[in-house]
Amino acid sequence: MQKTLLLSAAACAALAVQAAAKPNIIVILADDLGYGDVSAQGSATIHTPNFDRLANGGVRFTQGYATSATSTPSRYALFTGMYPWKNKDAAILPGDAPLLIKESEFTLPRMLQKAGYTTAAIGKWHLGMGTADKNWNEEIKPGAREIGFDYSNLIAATNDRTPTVYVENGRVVGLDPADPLLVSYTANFPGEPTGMSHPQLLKMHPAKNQGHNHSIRNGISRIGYQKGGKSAMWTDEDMADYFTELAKEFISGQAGKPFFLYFGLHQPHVPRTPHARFVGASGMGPRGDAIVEADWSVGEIINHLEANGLLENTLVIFSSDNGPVLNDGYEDDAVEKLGDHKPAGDLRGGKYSLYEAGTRVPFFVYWKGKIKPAVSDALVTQLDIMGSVASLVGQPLPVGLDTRDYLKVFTGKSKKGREAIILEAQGRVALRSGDWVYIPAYKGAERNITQNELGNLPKGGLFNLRKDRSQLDNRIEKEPARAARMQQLFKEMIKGYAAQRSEVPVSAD
Ligand SMILES: [Ca+2]
Repeated sequence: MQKTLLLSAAACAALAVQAAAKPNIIVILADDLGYGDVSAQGSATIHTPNFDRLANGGVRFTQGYATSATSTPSRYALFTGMYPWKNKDAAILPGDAPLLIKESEFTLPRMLQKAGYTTAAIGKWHLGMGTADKNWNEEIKPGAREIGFDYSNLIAATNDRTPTVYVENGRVVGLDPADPLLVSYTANFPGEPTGMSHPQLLKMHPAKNQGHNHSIRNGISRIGYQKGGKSAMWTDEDMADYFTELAKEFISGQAGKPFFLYFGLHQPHVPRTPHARFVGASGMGPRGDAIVEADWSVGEIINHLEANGLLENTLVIFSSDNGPVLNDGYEDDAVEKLGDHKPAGDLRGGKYSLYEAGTRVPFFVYWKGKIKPAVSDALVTQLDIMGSVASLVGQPLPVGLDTRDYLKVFTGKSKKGREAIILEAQGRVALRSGDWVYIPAYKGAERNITQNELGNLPKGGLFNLRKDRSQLDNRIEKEPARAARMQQLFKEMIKGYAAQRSEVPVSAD
């Protein structure tokens, strides 16, 4: 009996140690923030003191990658630990899409629930919710809860897509049952004004030939149609305050229990609508001002952790879902007022691109007192956040996932990053391996309507990123033996999935 009691005491002590060893985990994911949009990455044209605090106080990765050059697939990989090009549905989703991640899939938040964490998703989602025929006026499920988030308050897709409402734990916030919300991505509701029919109602105009001219909310026309739900409509300029406050409330509510917070910043994605107190802050118009606002938001969260004595027990990972874009749907002076600022730094391409700026993004891992400030040129990817966090909290992973454990690299204890990763951009894939990137030959336009270069190279691309960071020297025909080796490795890595949903045909090789 006494022995049992002793064992129990020992077990309790072990559990207490284990609990104390479990840090809170926060993943902050910006939306379309470029490598060069952070002052700590060398930009003198924007001032982001709070991003810099994480960058300079933690490990700043110079070769940190999103998994994809667009939002939905990038986020899919973060939460599932799977390459998004293996799932044909992991493409940019409309605002009424059903939940992309299956309830049966192993996810980062569910894994952390098993480890004893309370989990929350706040901000931008863009992974679909509910079923395809959902009623927005009832409980929308399956959603974030069904894949492992105890609490969620989200925008369903992006801030430029309908419905322009917040969804908290599967319910539209502030909905009046007498004014039901209807959403469609196929046809307008009769009599409802759109950006096309009522341009006089707009305060921000859609860019020519870039859509964004459907239903109007807050003087901004969106992608997609909606009707009703007037009492639930968000006001874009208040969104940063809304989500930042929710994040702080969630943190305050955990009272010493370990938590995981996914905080999806909506900036600097279009429409760029910073609160009035940030207007003019950057001198670059709405895009720059939205970045300054996002920086403020991050500062609020870090300061809140500090004020609550949690900063030294919280691992903070900061990154962006994909690279930057300027003209992405609205006439907001992003190009005209850019000045000398380089959103992608010295990288080539941007959002949508297989060139580096599509997926190489700001990537900082911060843990006060636990991680020594450093700059690391190890190859890391958001795909490996799940595997590394699993290692940190001692949770097993099922076999067959693409995510791997790089905890030592993320925490700065090792500089031996991944040997190779597959990068994705709108269905096209490329191989980053060692210092090199191999881009197979893709047909298709050199640039899309945003003017971002897509990385479609008729003969393919081979670049030494150590010597040629800006990808100006294509070695594909100059080094055929290396190209062949890279192509072989590429084929092995994508075996069974090659171009299964490629929007641009892969040339015969
Ligand atoms: Ca994005």
